Amino acid sequence: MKKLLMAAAALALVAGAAKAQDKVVNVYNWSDYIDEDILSEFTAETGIKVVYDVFDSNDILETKMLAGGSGYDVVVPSGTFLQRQIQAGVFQPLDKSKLPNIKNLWGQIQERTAKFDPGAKYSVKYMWGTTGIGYNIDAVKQRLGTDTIDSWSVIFDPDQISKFTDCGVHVLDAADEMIPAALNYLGYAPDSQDTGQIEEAGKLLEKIRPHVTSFNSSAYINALADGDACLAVGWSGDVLQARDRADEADNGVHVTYAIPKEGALMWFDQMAIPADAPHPDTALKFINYIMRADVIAKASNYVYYANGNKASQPMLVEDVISDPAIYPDEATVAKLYVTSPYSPRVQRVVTRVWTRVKTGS
Ligand code: N2P
Repeated sequence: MKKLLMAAAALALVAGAAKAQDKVVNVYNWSDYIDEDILSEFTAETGIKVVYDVFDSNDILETKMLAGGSGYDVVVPSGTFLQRQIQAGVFQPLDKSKLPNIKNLWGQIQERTAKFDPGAKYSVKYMWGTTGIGYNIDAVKQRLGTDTIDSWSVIFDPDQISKFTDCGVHVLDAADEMIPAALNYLGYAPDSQDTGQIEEAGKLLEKIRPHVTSFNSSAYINALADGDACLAVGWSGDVLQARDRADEADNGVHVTYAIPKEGALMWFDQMAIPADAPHPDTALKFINYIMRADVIAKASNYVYYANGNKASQPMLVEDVISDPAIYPDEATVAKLYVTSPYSPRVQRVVTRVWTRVKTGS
């Protein structure tokens, strides 16, 4: 009897420990991508602690996902990466019965991600945006005689980009975005998997490399805001955050964002749960919370990215919902392109080309 009681007590202890452990969710998201009040409000409401880590590159996230055992419960890959990670068995299907807020999603945007994750079996939208050009308005005016950038030629024409080296040119460290941009500028399909064309795009990028002062995917926000970069290939919301940081600092720096006339990449960042997530239940609670209309509206209002939640739109501030750099109008959407994952063979070429672009060897 005593033995039985002890066994029962031990079992209760184990159950208690498991319960305490369940009160955590380990989230791995992009940097500069949330209003952190959302995390503390989630904890206050649910008692679930959020351990929040950030990255600024799909490649970094992918390495962790493919290695397995990351310890993360919620991760946010972009659509193309998500697609091949699904194929690699990295994610678990979402239990939709635990995600009632899925009803808030925006059908039109959901349809665009069906190509990456048919039926949204493994993922739901966090934010989406574009990859364009952020710039310091006065620096551009001084050097080009106009305060408007409307073409990728400011980046890809060595004569133009060289005029900006003295004031700082930052370019995303993202091969899967920069190679399509170069292909598109050359008149090829941005989604081309033709390795000859990809090599050509690499040559173009190598030509402008001497004028690039930094390849990075997050430091450019403060660099633009502080006046340490005057030109950047970057993500829509990041550039708009730089604009606001400069305005708040009242430092005389004026930043804006352009989607060039040749077009730009439209990407989608999706929340997903790794197959080996230690806390899939809290992960579902977290994802459902983020899909609440007021919560995702708060996130968009803070980070200046569009979300995929129709119900949140009445709660977006005018600066967000009415800014075509965030919610592009039909004419702009028509110029945007999407890409697909590279096959392993093409990926090897892309990686090699990108290393050469960055290091010159
Ligand atoms: C957040 C940028 C995320 C966009 N800083 C890239 N998918």
